[in-house]
Amino acid sequence: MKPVLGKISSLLLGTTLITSALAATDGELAKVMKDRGLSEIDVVRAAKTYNPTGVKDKYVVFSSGGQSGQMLVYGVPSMRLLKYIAVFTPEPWQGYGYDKDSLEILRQGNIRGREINWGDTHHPALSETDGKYDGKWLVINDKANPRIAVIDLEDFETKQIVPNPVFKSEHGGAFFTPNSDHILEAAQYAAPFDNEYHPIEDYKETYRGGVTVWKFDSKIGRIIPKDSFTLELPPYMQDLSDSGKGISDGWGFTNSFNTEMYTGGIEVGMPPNEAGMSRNDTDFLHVYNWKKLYELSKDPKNVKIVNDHKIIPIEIAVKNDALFLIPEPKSPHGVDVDPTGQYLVVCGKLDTHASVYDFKKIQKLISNKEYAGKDPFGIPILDMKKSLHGQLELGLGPLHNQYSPVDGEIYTSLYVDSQVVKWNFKELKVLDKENVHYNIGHLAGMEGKSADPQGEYIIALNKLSIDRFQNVGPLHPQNHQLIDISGKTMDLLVDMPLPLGEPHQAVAIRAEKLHPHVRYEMGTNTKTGEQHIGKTLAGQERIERNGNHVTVYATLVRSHINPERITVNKGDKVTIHMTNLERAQDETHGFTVDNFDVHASLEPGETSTIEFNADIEGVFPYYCTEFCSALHLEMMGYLMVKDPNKKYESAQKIKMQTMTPEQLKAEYDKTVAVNAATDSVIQSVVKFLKDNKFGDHKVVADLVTDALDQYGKIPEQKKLSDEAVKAGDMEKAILFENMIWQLMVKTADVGIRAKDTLVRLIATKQSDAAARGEKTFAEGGCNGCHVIGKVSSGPDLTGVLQRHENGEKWVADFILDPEKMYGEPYVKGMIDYFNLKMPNQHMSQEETKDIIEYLKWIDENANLF
Ligand code: K7E
Ligand code: CUA
Repeated sequence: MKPVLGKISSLLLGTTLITSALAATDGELAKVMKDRGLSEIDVVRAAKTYNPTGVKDKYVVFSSGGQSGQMLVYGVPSMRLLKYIAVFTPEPWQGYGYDKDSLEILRQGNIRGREINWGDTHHPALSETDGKYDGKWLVINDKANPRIAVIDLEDFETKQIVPNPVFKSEHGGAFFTPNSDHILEAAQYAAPFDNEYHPIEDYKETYRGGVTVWKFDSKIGRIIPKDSFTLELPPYMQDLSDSGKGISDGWGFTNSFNTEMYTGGIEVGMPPNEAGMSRNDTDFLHVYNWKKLYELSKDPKNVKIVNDHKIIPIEIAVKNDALFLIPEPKSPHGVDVDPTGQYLVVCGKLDTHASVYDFKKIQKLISNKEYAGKDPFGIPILDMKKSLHGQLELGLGPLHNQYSPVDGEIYTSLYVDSQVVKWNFKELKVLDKENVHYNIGHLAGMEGKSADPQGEYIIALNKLSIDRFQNVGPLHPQNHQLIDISGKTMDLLVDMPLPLGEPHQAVAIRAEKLHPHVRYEMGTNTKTGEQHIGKTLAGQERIERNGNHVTVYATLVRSHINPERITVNKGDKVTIHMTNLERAQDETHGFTVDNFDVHASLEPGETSTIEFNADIEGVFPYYCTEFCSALHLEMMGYLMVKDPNKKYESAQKIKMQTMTPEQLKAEYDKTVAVNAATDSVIQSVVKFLKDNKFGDHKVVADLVTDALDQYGKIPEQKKLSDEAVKAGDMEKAILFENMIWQLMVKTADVGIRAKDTLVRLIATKQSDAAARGEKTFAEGGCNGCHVIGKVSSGPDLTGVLQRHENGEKWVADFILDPEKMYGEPYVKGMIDYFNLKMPNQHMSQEETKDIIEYLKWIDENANLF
């Protein structure tokens, strides 16, 4: 064995397995490495990120989707994309913006009465309890159209959008306070708070920046606008913010640039903004006591009202010792509070240093009223040196920070150097640097900005991907790179393209903290969490007309939509309420009416509504848009729009050939017999499940519930079938019997899944060899002829090792070289009986051994098959 492989194998397999497993993997691994040109370190990195099928990730990442107005969800370490969450932009898969209820959410984001259908998402934030992520709520800001959206992590759906009533642009949002009582949102480009025109010459007088402190009710997960307020700030361009925690709880911190208050004017011969806005060596870190300001905001004396929203003027904040400025290196970007709340790390993107401020020092200066001066708006300035713990030169273009569980350890992105630097902010020492691909913006640690950072990984959110991926045209995807930080030095593991927009920031949470549900209570309006006004149960389906408004109460369940025909007049307003009656996990039905630009996604138990004007005449199929079952294509119906002013002639009836009564009777009998046979299979499965106490296992019990749900619908169909027989309509009776068969197949489908799951749970534990053997048995095609527990096109192999003297050897010989034994009397008999010869599947010695171990495991559990 080559030494290289020895090392990898021990890494991959752990030391205990090496001896037996190596022989099997060694040759193949070496071959794959050679074929794909992989080095040892490549393979180690691959192993660190690879999830075998069914294995889930340890962390879940919520990434902003930039200009897409959506969010992305992916897993770490596999970097597999899991979902897009529709937020500020219509998204048809989820029906977002295409059904009535989600459209109402999207329209909450209207600004001054006008629809906005996109967003520029930058900073997602997870709700916190004691500064630690609690996995309940997710919020994100829109920089372009200043708004905050709230997403419920029970179903990953957007529930609320709140426009900022006074800002015209924002960036420093969204940041939760440590118990999610408030959300901070800082402005970006200063503008007048009111909605009127003010000349740019009046910039200093009438343009303003600010921080909005949104009240958040963490029980219901909603922003409460009437309990919220905005702290007026000078027209410095506010930037990123952070909320204090621990000893700085109650305080907020917001960076700024353009404290020069430069207003540009290339077109009138002035130097451009970029020059004028970065002239000074320092800008201001805003330090404010949001808790005190919140109390102040409750007294009308302290606020002025603009656009129905409370503003605390600068003077009031200053008078109450709630607002201060501290110089910070020019044009900073991130300000990040450490897990204890004592230190704030500010990175000046035009400075090579990171500045570490000490909140204890800041507090002392404030309580001693020791000011270095005042800004033009009368805000006290604290001395920079006296507020600093220290500064450290990191490299070019430091932007953002993430923390690790190691005391003092911090990771900072270097935009210009395209590096991640690991350093100690207490000892002010650089520890390690890792090159990333071009131009990293934010970086995401695992809960790296919470009070409980987990370390392990850092993700570099790179702005460019240049040559990393297949060229897909001039617009390239962005590139997230996963870095292993568990060792002494960082190690870049893998790249992931993000093809949706520019993901400015991402937040990661331990997957075990998320508990989304898989179904809704029947008839839920998922946007409000309440019972939907259109909730419809089986048997309640109906079409109601009120003047020219037609309301349909429909249900969807595998595999039909009820009703299947909706006839309206041209010009009618049509409302269709739909309820997905399914209880089974992942049984979503989609719904659209062709040509009407509507779409709904109905998760199990959900009720949703689509609405449109039937303004064109014609026949419009409607159908389920999710491939939900074998009869998904049949899950359809017709919307027929008649012109009330037209007369329609019925087309000539073509005489169809029909069956004779005898033929019909024969078909009916056959269908009933098939149903009886299917039912006995179901009964045997049910008996097995009961005998083996399925109720002790939640997963199995859930599947049984799903199965019984289908089975429970049979008596009703049977009744209809019997009535049809009585009425002499055999044609109809056959169709109802067919429906019964459909329900039985669905029952059996889930029932057998339940049985298989139960067998796995109660069978003796498989040895590694037996597990490999099972895989080989399946992949090698053995199960094409042999079904365990049953004679099929080959003999049942349960007990095969006992059927022959020296059984293990006999079976092994037979697998390895069956031709040689065709002449043996026993084998000859079998060949005659099954009219089939056991083929040579070219199993290796090792594989054959594994299969025998698998057969032994079967014999141990023979009663279960
Ligand atoms: Cu792009 Cu936080 Cu908006 Cu920095 S932000 S990179
Ligand atoms: Cu329901 Cu396809």
